[in-house]
Amino acid sequence: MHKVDPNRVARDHQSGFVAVIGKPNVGKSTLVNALVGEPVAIVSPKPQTTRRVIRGILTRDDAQIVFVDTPGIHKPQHKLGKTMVESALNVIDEVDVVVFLTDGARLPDEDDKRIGKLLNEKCRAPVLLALNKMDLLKPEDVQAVTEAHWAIIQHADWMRISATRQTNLDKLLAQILARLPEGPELYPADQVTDQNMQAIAAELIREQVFLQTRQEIPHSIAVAIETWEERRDDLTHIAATIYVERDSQKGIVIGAGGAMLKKIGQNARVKIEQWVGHKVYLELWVKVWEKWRERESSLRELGLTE
Ligand SMILES: Nc1nc2c(ncn2[C@@H]2O[C@H](COP(=O)(O)OP(=O)(O)OP(=O)(O)O)[C@@H](O)[C@H]2O)c(=O)[nH]1
Ligand SMILES: [Mg+2]
Repeated sequence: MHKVDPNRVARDHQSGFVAVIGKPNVGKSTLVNALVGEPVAIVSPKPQTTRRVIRGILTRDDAQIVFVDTPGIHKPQHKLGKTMVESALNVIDEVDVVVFLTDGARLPDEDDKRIGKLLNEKCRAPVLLALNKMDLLKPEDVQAVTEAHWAIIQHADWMRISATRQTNLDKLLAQILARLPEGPELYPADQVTDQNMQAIAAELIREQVFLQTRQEIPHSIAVAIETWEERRDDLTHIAATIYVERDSQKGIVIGAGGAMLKKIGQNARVKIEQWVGHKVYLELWVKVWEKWRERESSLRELGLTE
């Protein structure tokens, strides 16, 4: 454990990496977006939304904090899931602080306990326990729920937060800064993420599929940017493919008369335009790539593994 002196005076400039770790759907990406102040990571009500490790950068006069959003740690069912969990676990060894995020509106389950045990046994960085979704916590449950979460992790300061309502994020930030080393800026001050524009665009398309489709569809799709052309100073033409695993899924993503694909495209385009800063023409294709989640080669081609 790093020793933290709470009375320490503010230092000149601090910098470092802060991982947000937890099971799927507890609000890790929502929290990183709220702390960075920009939507660097996609968010959805469905578990296993985040598939890759994503960095979100907060630059202030006195500090630069690189938040590392990670895929939710779960029991994987396919190669993609295995890669996602491995990438999250690898992050634990590379950061200065770990924020262990749980769904603080409910009692912890086996997945939370497994992650707590892992952090207790393996994590060398200081751990902060953040109980998210406090806006959903019933007053009569506060004590029992808080104690149950606190019991699964040793030596961790804890706090209740709400990532969506931005409650207590200042307190979380203060606790992080108390544990962050002195250091220079690691990224240019105006950079908010390590992802390039193509990767962001692919994620924004995937986000719409997560939001608009149901059951196994969101988990069965992957997005690849095929072409990216600056046709004019104020117009970028993007062609992207949405891969599905089976022919039947193709019909669902396209929808009756192409309505679903149109909706996905329109919503994603508006969000991509906000990042690019000018008009975008987005052309979407849907293709079948059988068992892409099971194959090392397809995961590599889709940028989902090293
Ligand atoms: N009520 C409430 N909902 C929240 C809060 N934080 C996140 N959510 C919701 O929880 C859902 C999951 O949020 P994400 O940020 O995608 O969760 P995640 O932990 O990144 O999930 P994975 O990427 O699948 O591991 C979304 O519907 C969010 O809007 C919160 O503080 N309160
Ligand atoms: Mg996420």
